[in-house]
Amino acid sequence: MNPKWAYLDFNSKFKTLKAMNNHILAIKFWEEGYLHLENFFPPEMMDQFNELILGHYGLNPNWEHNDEFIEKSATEVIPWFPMREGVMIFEKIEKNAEFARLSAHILGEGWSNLYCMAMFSKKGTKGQAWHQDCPPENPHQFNLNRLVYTHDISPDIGGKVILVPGSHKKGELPKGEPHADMEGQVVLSPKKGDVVFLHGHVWHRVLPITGKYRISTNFRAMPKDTPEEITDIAVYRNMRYRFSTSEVIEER
Ligand SMILES: O=C(O)CCC(=O)C(=O)O
Ligand SMILES: [Fe+2]
Repeated sequence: MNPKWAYLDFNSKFKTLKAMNNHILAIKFWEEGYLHLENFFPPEMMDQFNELILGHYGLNPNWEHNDEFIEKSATEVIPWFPMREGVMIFEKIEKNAEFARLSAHILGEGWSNLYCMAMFSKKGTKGQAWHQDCPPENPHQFNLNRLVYTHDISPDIGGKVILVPGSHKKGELPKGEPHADMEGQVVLSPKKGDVVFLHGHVWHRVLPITGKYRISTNFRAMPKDTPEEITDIAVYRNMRYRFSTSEVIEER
């Protein structure tokens, strides 16, 4: 070991090791297109956010998307953008130093926060069909999902996250059945306080919700020189959809 290391104070050593750890995590992210980090945020903090989000939606929230989208995309989730409404407590997560440092290791210099979107799904709904959050044609332009789970995605709730590791390097999601299993898929059951970093070009979906409700909160970010509208068009196995105009722009 470098003898200089012995004379560094504990804080300097700790900082160096953390940076090394983030570097290793970033390498893993770029290999597989995702990271599942357990116990990233404390449970008490997650309880507070879960209550806040539940309070916003109330007991019987209405779908924001039109019926055509829900039917064709086989996706049932109600988005809420709290910070656009001035609910700034979500900055506590967005500005968390460790969260931001790891994002910087993954995205590189000049990265930025995109938006914070809470997602709610009712009992008995379909989850989300296979998709990419944005078109994959340019590998340098993508959104980074930073999903924070404020309650356990336990077996009774359903809503597990399914993804194909490495698919961010495989181009367009193949045509096919919106919810059918795909070769090489892995299944994640995040717990309260876990964080999942997921490249927007990775093929991913969410299983149907069998329990009371499902909440996840996505702090989307992007690399330098990415347009703000990067997530306006999503790719499904049967179509491309533009959210700003509520329009199927390509049948597949
Ligand atoms: O809610 C989740 O676990 C994943 C949602 C998703 O596909 C996304 O935010 O892009
Ligand atoms: Fe997604």
